[in-house]
Amino acid sequence: MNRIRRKVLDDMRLSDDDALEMFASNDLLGIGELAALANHRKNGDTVYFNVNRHINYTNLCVNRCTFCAFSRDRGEDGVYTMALNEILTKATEARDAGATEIHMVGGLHPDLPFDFYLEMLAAIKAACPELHIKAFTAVEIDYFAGLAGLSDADVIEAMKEAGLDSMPGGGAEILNPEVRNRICPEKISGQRWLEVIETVHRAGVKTNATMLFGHVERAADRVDHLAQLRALQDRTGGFQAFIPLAFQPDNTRVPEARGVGGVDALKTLAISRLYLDNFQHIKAYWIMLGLKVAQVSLCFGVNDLDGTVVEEKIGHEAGADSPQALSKTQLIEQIRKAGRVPVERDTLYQVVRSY
Ligand code: V47
Ligand code: SF4
Repeated sequence: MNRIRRKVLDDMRLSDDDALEMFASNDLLGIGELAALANHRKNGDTVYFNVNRHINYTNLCVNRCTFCAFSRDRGEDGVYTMALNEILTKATEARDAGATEIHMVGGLHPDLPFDFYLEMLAAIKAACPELHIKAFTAVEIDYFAGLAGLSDADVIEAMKEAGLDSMPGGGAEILNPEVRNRICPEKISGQRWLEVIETVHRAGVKTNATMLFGHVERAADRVDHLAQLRALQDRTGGFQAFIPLAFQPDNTRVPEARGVGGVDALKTLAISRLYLDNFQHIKAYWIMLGLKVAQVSLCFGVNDLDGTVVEEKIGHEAGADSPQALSKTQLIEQIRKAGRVPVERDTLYQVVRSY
């Protein structure tokens, strides 16, 4: 750890071996302290949150990843697809409640045409022009390109024109092909995920990046995942935040999953902060981490607590025991009680209001 400490103090880039050494180390507090220092250099005492709402327009999905308790097959109990009106009502409610962003992702629907998604974007923009639309993963962009017979770049242009403002970071899971084959054999490859995101960034659209951890992956797979994200960020600078997603096991089909304890969660967030020196923001998604671990992570290199969310299905179908929504007041209180300065941001990290 001493060598790593020196490197961090000298602001030098960490190697893959450094990251592996930290994953193998039991010095959680040492790693956390370094991560807090690295974060403070970038973001001072500020901790960001936003007022947003998630809308998952359909859970019908042709992929059926084994870790996903949210998706359904056609005709299965609980399968749904929202009508455009329902989506619009949710977006309008969000806007009226003070949201600046809607976060929309869904399953890969076998029948909806590409135009449905364009109409959805355009209708939301027309009804709520002040809402930032953060929507679709690289997995969906790939699927739409197939549906529409268009290139990735053309899909992204059409989406931008219809109202897409930025994209979330889902679908990355673990990029390594062996792990991917075990947990989501039908999903696009890790290489393809990176390729689509690179095209999105080159079109001037910002995205986030995620990593699903605590299932069958090894520390080396996590480090490889981080390495590929860091290399892409060096090329494009298009990532805003990195979000490690703690695996929730209920109703999933990954019996050999290792699970995520508090120590692993904090260590993973801290190592992400230290290794991803070209990411400004490390986000603790409280839905998957639980609110208490998310709050403690603010002392382990994290500078973003995500948002109010309002209606959450992906984690809760898989047993997440966090609430589905937090009020702005609750988020502010969590940040204040960690001794930090709460700042409401918009999706592009512009300050809405400091508290
Ligand atoms: O890609 C699916 C994950 C992701 C489970 O960019 C699961 O701001 C845990 O990407 N346990 C979608 N995770 C969610 C996502 C996200 C969430 C919040 C903010 C942002 C952002 C992005 O959820 C999927 C998958 O990796 N997921 N099933 C599960 N059982
Ligand atoms: Fe479908 Fe996404 Fe769930 Fe995989 S994670 S089954 S692609 S909704």
